[in-house]
Amino acid sequence: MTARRPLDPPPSSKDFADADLSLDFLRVVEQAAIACAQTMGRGERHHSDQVAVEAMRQELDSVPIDGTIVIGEGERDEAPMLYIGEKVGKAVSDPGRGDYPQVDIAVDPLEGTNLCATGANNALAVLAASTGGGLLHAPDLYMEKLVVGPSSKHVVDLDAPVRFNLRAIAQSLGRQVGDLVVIVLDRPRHEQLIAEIREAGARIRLIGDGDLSAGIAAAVNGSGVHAVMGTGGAPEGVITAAAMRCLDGEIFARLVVNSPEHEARCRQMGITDFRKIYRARDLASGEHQIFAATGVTDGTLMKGVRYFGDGVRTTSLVMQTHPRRIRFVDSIHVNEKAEGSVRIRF
Ligand code: VTB
Repeated sequence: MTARRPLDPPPSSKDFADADLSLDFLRVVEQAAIACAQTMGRGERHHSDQVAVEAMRQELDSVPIDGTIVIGEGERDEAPMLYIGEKVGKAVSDPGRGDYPQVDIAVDPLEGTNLCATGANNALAVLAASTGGGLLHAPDLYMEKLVVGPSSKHVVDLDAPVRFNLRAIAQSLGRQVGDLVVIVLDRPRHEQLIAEIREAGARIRLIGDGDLSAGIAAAVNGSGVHAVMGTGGAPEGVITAAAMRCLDGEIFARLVVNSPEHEARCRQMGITDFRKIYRARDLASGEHQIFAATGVTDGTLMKGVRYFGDGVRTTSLVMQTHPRRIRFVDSIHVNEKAEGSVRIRF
């Protein structure tokens, strides 16, 4: 992978599409994953998160953009970096070298802090990027979600009974309901949902955390995951939507707004229709979307970070809508001072 060298001229066009930024964003998620995977299993989720945040923030400085964090670690007064509204990229770190494209960025430096803290599967470092205004500024509320792959996206409905959706998904995939695997966050709030899925006869994989990586798996054929159902975080819903735009899958989502305080937080973000069912194109509306994720711990689609003395190996998923590209990237980051050969074993 080639990083942009300091002497390269900055992109002359303000156009996001022309800037070909996906490999720059790849570096950002790789560095966040490499930093926080070192803390795997220490049982300190906040520390793991902080390490990922710092690494991601630092690497973003080298990306040739005029970037704004639209989904991040919280408001400015509660997060020292990657806070909502923070300006990032070379327009800040190296201003005066030309026009950089304006980019909105949604980050989740460590999706699944508990997963990393306990060494469980599917922790990710992840971000989504789009043209200015291309990602919904979602409040950090809960969100009901239904995520499916391309062949099921026209046959399900967030408000349909679970058994109806499962029958429709099974039919669209040419299988029986009993063949399906549905991922659900293991939470008391999902008791009824889990009962309904069991009643319908589908198989369930309960996960402790990380419905974002589950959603991506649901949109990739051959992952063994056919749908994600239930309520998780809204910010992660927006990042999932960017991934769905790239994979042609779909997320159906509705904010859980059930107090005047929730309503006020929505209004602050410009949301007034609290019952709206969003789809990927509403949550990640910008024509051009980029999605990048690196595995922190081993997962369904990516392996976790492996350290091998002279370097580090990572696997990542980098996608974009224009032109549509889906890349699984296996990187070996060799220590500057390392000598000798690199061992490759797949
Ligand atoms: C977590 C996390 C998910 O939502 O569950 C969170 O694992 C919110 O749920 O991946 P809880 O408050 O019950 O933990 C996600 O972050 C994303 O949707």
